[in-house]
Amino acid sequence: MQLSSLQKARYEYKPKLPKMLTGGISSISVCEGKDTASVADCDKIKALFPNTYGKKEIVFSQGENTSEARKQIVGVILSGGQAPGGHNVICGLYDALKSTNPENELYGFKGGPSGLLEDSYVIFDDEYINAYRNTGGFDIIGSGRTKLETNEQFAVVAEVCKKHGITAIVIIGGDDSNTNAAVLAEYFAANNTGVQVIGCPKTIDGDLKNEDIECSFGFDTATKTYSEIIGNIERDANSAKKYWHFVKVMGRSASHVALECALKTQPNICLISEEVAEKKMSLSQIADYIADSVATRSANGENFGVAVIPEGVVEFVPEFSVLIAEINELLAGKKADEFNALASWAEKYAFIEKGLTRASMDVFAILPQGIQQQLFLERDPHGNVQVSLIESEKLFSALVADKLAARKKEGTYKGKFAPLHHFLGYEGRCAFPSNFDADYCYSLGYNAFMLIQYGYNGYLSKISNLSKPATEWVAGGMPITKMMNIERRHGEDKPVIKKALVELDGKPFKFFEARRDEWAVKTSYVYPGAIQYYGPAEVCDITTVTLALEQE
Ligand code: FBP
Repeated sequence: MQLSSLQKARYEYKPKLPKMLTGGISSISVCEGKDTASVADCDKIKALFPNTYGKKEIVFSQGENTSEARKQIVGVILSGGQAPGGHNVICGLYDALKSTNPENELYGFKGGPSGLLEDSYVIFDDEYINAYRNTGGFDIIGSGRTKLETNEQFAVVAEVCKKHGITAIVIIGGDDSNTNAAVLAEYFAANNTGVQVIGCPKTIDGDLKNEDIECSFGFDTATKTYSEIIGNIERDANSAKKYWHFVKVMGRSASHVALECALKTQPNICLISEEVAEKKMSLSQIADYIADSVATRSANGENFGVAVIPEGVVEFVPEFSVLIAEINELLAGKKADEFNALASWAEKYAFIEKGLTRASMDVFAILPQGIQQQLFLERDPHGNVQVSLIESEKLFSALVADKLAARKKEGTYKGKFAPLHHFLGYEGRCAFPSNFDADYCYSLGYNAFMLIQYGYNGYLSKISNLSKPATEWVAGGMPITKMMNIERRHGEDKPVIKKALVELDGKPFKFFEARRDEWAVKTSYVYPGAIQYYGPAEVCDITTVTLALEQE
């Protein structure tokens, strides 16, 4: 493989660990803290997790290592979407495991959770691991979205573990994968398999966080990558002074990514889905809000701007959710065939008009035709509209164009509006991890092995105090059941890790809210530039504005 000079240099980078993990394996001791209780629905969660519920939180410190000396054979999987730093979790795990005992082994199960079910794996050695240190991507073993959730699957996993003598599994994933890790841990404990399960918090979306997990890995690098591009676009906009850029950023449901990018780059507009839902904003209100900025800036002679749109926003617009639900109903079962058999869009439109309520038809009617058609083309395997595929950046720019055209007719707006569209998603998920993510991930993996070595099961590897330099980070573990509550999922009550949405009374949103009116009219752009890997710590090692504000 041809290597870039950065890749060669990054192989040599030594990730920083929390001080408590730096003295060598023999001097890492464990301190157990208080018993834990789940964040809500304690009795129900306790009943569902009789063997793993209520365990103590733990912190490592420097001291004598009192863990039992036994050969460890550990399996690791990557689950879900890519996030920068995943390779370093595996490298940290590998290094801790081998320095504890060179006879220990690390199996990487390929292609995500399905690798465990299919017993498809590699056994890592130095050469293999060294080719992935401090690099982005999940290509070391691949990832997948198969869910490990049924007892039948757990029994298969138990068999695979028995076959290889596996003593522990590390699951690197988001809220769903770590929920499943907790259920698997309970299954292993209930069936006396002796296999432990440890989770690591991953996702660029930043929605796996709570009072114990300060942030998921990958969020730092992905938002830095998107912010670099948004900053570059802002500078282009400010140079050419002729385009309005609508930039959709990934993040599935929550708007943490959009908010962090806005805090870094100060665009004219950034929508926050959680606020849209809270204020029950309509598409028309959102379009008016953006059009106001366009019109005021135009009156100031600035016919350009940048608007950041979170990926999941349309699902948070109440009238749009109702429309989607009605469309799903309209095309349920055989009715989809009837609809698809209609030859022209005019006939299809008449079918839709007959099937939707007046209110939903009003919403449907204002959508650009391309989006209207998209709603009927892109269906998931259950026949539902795939909201995530809707090009919301184009939707909003079209709605804004309509508003401006109307204002022009009324004589209240005279400017020019030339929109351009961008979607920033996959380009951020496999970037070379920032120093923060490289260090955080390596620490998570190293720490995960210490949890295994000390015999913990059903824990999430926890590294905290993250807005401080790495030497001040705190390493430990938290029972996953502590982060769980009961939620209604697909018509059933399920124990799940609570997904974190943007809190509208949280410091990051408040900071943004206090400044956005000024940013909407006055060009206040900030250009973060590319991620820096070498140089002063204040340029290279600082993490997100979100975390800094949360830990102020
Ligand atoms: P995870 O939650 O699995 O980390 O994935 C996050 C994400 O990148 C979302 O931001 C995005 O909506 C989704 O994955 C895209 O999924 P896919 O890779 O399957 O297209």
